[in-house]
Amino acid sequence: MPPPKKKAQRATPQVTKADVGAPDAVSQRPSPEQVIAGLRATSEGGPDLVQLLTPEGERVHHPDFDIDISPEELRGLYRDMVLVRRADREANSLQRQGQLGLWVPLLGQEAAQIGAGRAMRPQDYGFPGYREHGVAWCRGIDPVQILSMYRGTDHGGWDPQQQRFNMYTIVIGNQVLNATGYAMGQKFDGKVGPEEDAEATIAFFGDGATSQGDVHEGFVWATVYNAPVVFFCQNNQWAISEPVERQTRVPIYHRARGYGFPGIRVDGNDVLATLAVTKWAMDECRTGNGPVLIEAFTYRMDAHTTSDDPTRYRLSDELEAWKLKDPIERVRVHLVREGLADQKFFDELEAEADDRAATLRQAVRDLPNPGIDNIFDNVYAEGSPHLDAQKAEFQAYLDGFADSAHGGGH
Ligand SMILES: Cc1ncc(C[n+]2csc(CCOP(=O)(O)OP(=O)(O)O)c2C)c(N)n1
Ligand SMILES: [Mg+2]
Repeated sequence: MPPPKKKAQRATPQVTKADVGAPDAVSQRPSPEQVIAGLRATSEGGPDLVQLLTPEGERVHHPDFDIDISPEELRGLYRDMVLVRRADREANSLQRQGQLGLWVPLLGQEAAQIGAGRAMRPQDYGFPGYREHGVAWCRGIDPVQILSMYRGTDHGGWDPQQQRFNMYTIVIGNQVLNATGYAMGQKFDGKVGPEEDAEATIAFFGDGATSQGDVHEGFVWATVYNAPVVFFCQNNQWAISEPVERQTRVPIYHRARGYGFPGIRVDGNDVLATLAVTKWAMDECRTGNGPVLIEAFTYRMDAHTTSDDPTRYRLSDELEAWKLKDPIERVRVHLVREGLADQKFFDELEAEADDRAATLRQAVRDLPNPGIDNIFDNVYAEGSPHLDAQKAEFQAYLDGFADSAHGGGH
């Protein structure tokens, strides 16, 4: 994997009937029927969807993307997904109990994130948004470091250079520019090539982010500089309350054609397909054939964040339909049906997930509150008289409370 013929011939998808949103000639405007068909194609998997494991847990093969995977590796992917889902649910509960300021659930996107995260090599560099807890897990980041940010204890605690994983980015789409710039640097530094330790970059963003100027600019710069960057779009069908049909008339992966690089739509609820496609795309980039756009077709099974109530804008039958495509369940069924894992494996994993969740809960509750110095002292390298005055004023305000001995760590 990938087959050599794929390397020689760029994977730009052919125009198919599904491409009806686009007129043949520039002068020809799409008919209303074409527009409607195009909009529908943005929110349906369609014939180009790369899939290696069906929702029923059946292993299928794909002519261009396939993968040899040992039972042990498959159990490893399953374990990753179970553990990140368990941590995600724990974080959600912690927010509900007032221990986190906010939580951004990944529920439903485990396969997209674990597939992509495990496709990265240690030397590769990732640029996340705010929901990439599964990729962070693959980069060896302790979940406590993510929760500490959502608790407001710090602004993110890992070393991006060491983990080769940038800080979370809340400004939608901004990380696409950062990633493109970084990948251009990799190219200029001669890190792209056939060597085993050649590097690639991957940027994670959502379907809504594709409407952001930063993403467009990133695509343009990456393509004209042949930057080794994989644009990994998790199309989870929603940007808060905006459905994906409000972002584009054509499927997101078709957009890559306009920039001149390949775009591939993968079943983002299929960890094997996501792993296979992302590995291929990263290798394309590291060997000088970047960039590549991947649209991981998935679904946000929970709210946008703990501050959101999705029942106000989407119908429950949509969620019910996607539950049948659950990314974890299909691997479990496959493992059981093929006799690749026994009950002991599942029981031990569940116990491990519970143990880790309990440790996470305790570690979060034990996080020390930051002092007020933190917020003032890290604005400028050498401070400023204006900030010093603000800090003194704030301290005096806190000292006015009866329990001021606690030092203002509220
Ligand atoms: C520049 C900018 N504009 C608006 C917002 C507010 N905002 C936060 S999340 C979000 C929706 C993003 O949707 P999508 O890109 O699909 O990612 P998802 O949350 O679904 O993973 C918006 C508009 C923001 N954070 N940054
Ligand atoms: Mg989205």
